[in-house]
Amino acid sequence: MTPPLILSDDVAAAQANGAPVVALESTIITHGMPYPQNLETAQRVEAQVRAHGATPATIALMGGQIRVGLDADSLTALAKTPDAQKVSRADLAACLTSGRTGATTVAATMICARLAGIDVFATGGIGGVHRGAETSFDISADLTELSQTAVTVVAAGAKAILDLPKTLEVLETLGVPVIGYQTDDFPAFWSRSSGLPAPLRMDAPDQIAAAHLMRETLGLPGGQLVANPIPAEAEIPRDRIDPIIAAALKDAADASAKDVTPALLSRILKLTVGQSLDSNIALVLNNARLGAEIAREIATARARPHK
Ligand code: PSU
Ligand code: MN
Repeated sequence: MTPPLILSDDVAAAQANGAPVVALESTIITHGMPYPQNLETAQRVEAQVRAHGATPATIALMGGQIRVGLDADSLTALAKTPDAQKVSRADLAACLTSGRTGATTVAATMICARLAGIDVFATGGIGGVHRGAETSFDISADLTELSQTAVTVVAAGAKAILDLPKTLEVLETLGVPVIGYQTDDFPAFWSRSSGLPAPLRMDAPDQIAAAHLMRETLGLPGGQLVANPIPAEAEIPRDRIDPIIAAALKDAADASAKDVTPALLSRILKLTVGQSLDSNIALVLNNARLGAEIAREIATARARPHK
């Protein structure tokens, strides 16, 4: 049986022509931002990918199908479904067989992108090792997914709500390349630097594309994490966001399992009176642009005759 995969017409056409496509996740829409900013951002991110020469493919589960590329009505419906199921690797099959609407996390979006033959995926931040993981064991499935599914993921690093040193250690153990884009520092989502070094550095999209293709040639499973710092003008400096994160962690202390990340995000949004949302939108747009550039480089390299 073939996977229940439905490509939108423009994504199908791009794939058939070997044209660049950038996958986009949907948990950021349903669980990461409030309506209507979530819809507006999703539309702007898609426009940004197009403006930089690639086709956007927002991925979600609807009616028992993996939808790769959503039309305007489906995107709007999703943005208005706050009770959509948050779907990671563990939930993917069950959500499809139930027919429920599912919003894909980084992990699930990677799986669906791979099934659709898409190399590049742009988002805001990835999940990681939560603070206190030494007792809670709360480590996002995004990390193991990066170690086994061959998609290059562009993110603004990971939020400082997480334990960033432990997140980097786990990524190293799992063999995931973490590439600082035009930076020696691992970015921390709202802040350009976490104060921790990025394990690798690349300064141009063609280098990232070449490494992606070399991993394929080597038969290495797993993807790459491209850590693209937030534009300087949208940054919330670390000394300003740190106390807010501390307060949010206290307020959201009762959340567990899948609710931890959404609870922390919505609390921080309230505490920054929306500034965190403006920054979040700016960094996602920035990642969409870089994702499109990398996808174009990969498409160009794949089209070159073998040497
Ligand atoms: N981090 C963010 N914004 C997000 C998420 C994480 O800064 O929207 C979402 C992503 O979809 C990510 C998921 O894959 O949360 C991770 O959730 P968990 O920690 O439950 O694995
Ligand atoms: Mn978790």
